[in-house]
Amino acid sequence: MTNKNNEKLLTEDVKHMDTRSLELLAVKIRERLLEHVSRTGGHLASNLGIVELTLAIHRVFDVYKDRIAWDVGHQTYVHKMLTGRWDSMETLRQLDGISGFPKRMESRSDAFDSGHSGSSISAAFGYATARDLKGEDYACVAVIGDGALNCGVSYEALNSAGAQQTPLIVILNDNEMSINSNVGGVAKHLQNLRTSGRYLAIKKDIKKATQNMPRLQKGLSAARDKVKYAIMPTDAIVEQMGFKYYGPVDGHDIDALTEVLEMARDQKRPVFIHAITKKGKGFIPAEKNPSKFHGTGPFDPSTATSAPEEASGTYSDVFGAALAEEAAEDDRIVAITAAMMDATGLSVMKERFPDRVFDAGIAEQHAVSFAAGLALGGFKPVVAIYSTFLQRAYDQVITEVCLQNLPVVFALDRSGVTGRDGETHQGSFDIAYLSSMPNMTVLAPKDGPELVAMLQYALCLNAPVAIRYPRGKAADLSEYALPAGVSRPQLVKDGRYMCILAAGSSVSDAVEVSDLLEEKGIRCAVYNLRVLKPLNESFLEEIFREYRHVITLEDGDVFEGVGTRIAALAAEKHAECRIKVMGWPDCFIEHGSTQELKERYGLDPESVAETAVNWLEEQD
Ligand SMILES: Cc1ncc(C[n+]2csc(CCOP(=O)(O)OP(=O)(O)O)c2C)c(N)n1
Repeated sequence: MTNKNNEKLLTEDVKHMDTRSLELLAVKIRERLLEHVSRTGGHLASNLGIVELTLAIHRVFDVYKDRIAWDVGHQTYVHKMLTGRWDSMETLRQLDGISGFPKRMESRSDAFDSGHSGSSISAAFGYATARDLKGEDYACVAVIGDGALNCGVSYEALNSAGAQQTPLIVILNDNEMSINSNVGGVAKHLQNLRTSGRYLAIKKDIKKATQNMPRLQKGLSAARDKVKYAIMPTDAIVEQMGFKYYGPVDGHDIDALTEVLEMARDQKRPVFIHAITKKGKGFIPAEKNPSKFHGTGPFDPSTATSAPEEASGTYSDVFGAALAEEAAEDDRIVAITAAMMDATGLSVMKERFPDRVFDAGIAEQHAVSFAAGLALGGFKPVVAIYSTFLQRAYDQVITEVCLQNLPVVFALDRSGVTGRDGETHQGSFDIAYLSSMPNMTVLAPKDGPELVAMLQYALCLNAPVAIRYPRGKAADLSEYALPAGVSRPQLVKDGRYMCILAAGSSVSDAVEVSDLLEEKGIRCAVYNLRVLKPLNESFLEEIFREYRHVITLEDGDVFEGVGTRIAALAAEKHAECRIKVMGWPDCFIEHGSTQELKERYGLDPESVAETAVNWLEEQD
């Protein structure tokens, strides 16, 4: 179904359009991307760069029958627009609107849910193997960026798919960028392939030589393609892994892409297509500064010359500045990021001490084992990784760091529910997964100043420590700062009869809850737990004796969270107080603003106060 303006085109329409019409559609799509993402926020630059490649994929494949696995999935806005979600783009990343990532629940054309890097080749290979086992017939395609190709698991997948020799197509969308510039030896290797430019040069040379001979040009075209692919440079790595390499191909040339995709589709073996694209294409500020427009909040597209205003004074900023200060005092401090240099605040230290900050690429497992080696070599590594992405290195944290009891500090940015990126990006599991690890200390600051103090404390502990802090502007609750070390729970607000034991960012919510309860005549104390693991048992036993009603509040999954462990301790000690554990339920939290999500799950201060009142009434 198409509308009158020929705007809302669907994948079937794309198949019947000529190249010129597709090029015009690409312009329209870019306008739409800009219009919507500037309003909703989202991954702009990656989508602007992949418009033609997506059109070519839709031209050559049946996205409802063939299985396309998009790596990370942040670049699927164009695919969504072509699969019945053109109008829903207005609701992108909004509560109950469409997700910023592929979701099988949203469309049959979204073959694989993603959000974390490195899954696409394995997933497409899995589909291909299932197809073969069932004797079915469809194409399996992985679309992966050069950043995500750095994930170790991408090579594990290439390695096994190449050996199996089943038809599988891997499309590398090479824009030379991860979020920041791509790093490492493979990035250099791709750079060499790119600059060899032979594919494009040959194509242009032949076209130029035959430009005054249209008949000859036409006649030569078929032969030209064959010659072209025969003498193109090859990627020895992927070829030796068992893939046929095609590229580099201009990822903005719809005809060239169509041609190479058709050729790949007809192969009876694994094929690797190397497409070169420009991240941010068509929106100059994003072309000039793709990192800034990789993931953006809402911005005004008419003042397009300047990047959107980023919130300053975030927890990441506080952490980055504090770490650089600590590094100035102690040259054993080194820092590691997994492709998130700016986002984690490490660029400040990188500028001052470039030799002591390492970007591992999107390789969290490697980053953690690398830190373990650095620690054994006499350094104090600080690994700054988002809570959700550290899940990728769960075993490395246990086996490489905790088992050897090494002094590695994990700075867990974006802990707790982060909002609009949805299920894959909520950092709600770290309290549970880190607390299960022997030797690990888990700290949660209530505000920016406490984050600084905890970092200093962690660097002196000489053991594994994780500091979890949320996304966004750092709170400043220094009015509640009492002269106690960061390793002891802190009384933030006095009260009696009832108390809230709050973890990290939940402290400010707990203070609000307490204020609301006070209006109803209930005096409720608030404690800042600070150390979530190990639990301070003597403190908690005092609490169990002193209060009849205890609420625990955390920005984390309640299953095996700190509240659950406090309740278990109370049961073990035969405490007489009642305990109510509050936090995110044991499920995947969808996308929406954090405020909306808190309201939906009863975790905003008003709802928590209401729950508390009802709970107290039930007890009486
Ligand atoms: C495991 C994991 N670590 C980190 C991220 C954060 N992240 C999202 S996109 C991205 C860069 C991806 O670069 P690339 O694959 O080249 O895609 P591009 O955006 O350049 O098109 C990163 C690091 C993630 N999604 N998953």
